[in-house]
Amino acid sequence: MLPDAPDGAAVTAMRARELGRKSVVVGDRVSLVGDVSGADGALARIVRIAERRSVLRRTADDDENTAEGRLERVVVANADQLVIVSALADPPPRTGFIDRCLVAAYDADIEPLLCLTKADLAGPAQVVGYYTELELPYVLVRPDSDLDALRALLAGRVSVLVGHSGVGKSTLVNRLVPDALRAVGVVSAIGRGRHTSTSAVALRLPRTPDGDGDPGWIVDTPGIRSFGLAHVSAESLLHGFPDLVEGTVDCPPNCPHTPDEADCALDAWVAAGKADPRRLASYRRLLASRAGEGDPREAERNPGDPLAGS
Ligand SMILES: Nc1nc2c(ncn2[C@@H]2O[C@H](COP(=O)(O)OP(=O)(O)O)[C@@H](O)[C@H]2O)c(=O)[nH]1
Ligand SMILES: [Mg+2]
Repeated sequence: MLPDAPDGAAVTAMRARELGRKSVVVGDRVSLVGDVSGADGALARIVRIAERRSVLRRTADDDENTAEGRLERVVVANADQLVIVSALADPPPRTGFIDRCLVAAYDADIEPLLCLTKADLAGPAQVVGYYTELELPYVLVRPDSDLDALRALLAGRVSVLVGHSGVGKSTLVNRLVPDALRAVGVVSAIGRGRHTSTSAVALRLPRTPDGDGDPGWIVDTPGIRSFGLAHVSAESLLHGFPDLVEGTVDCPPNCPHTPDEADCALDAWVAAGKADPRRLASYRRLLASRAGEGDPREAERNPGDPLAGS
């Protein structure tokens, strides 16, 4: 929940019964009744959830064995931007993961931003080169770099941060919001395979001395390891690959774009140098993982390409 008054006190509120089964997620704008003073022990009630401007969803396909795990979940409402945090080394960047996040972002109508951490350990040329055709905005982060460029891109918006464990996300959140006190170098208690519905937390960015206007919000997602995309149609999946979209105009009707489809025009598209062949391979891996033909965790199956994997 994001209180409307930018410097308002935190209000504790519970879901009113009239909301029925509708759940409140991080980022929701809500109407409150009752004691909204924020005083100790004060309790308000959430009586209405405003229409959501955007919804970032995931299918928890990492937990296929339980009914709960197969559910499509709304992760964050009303986000403007998905900040994909990836280290340039230790751990190495995984473009399969980044591609998966891009699909989730385009599907949710949220703008992606690539945040490349540990730039003191390795250069960005390889990763940035992979995304040349996308004009994907990116920022570099080192321990000694100021965060002005990133802060400027976060100002006035609600940004969701996602990233694999160890990429320096908590370190970054602590630098952006010193009061946040996110645990660094610690794997959270929300372990592998455990269901978590409250795995996102909104943090208000502090005002900077020279900053005018709203510094924005970030939403940390410690419990979210990746985005299951089972709820995304094959056509929407392609929107995560704008560099391939134009290549499909010569495909036969209802082309599945799979490698066994002899008439799929995408092979000729990359052969002509219009897009990176690794992007096509990544698109087809995501297609296959959605169809249940493959394990979404590609890393082990693609040892030949250090950048691949989700
Ligand atoms: N060299 C280097 N190490 C970093 C950087 N950012 C974070 N680290 C280290 O990477 C490790 C993991 O950081 P953490 O913030 O806990 O990652 P998280 O799992 O993504 O939250 C810690 O030992 C950090 O000190 C960076 O920019 N450069
Ligand atoms: Mg962390």
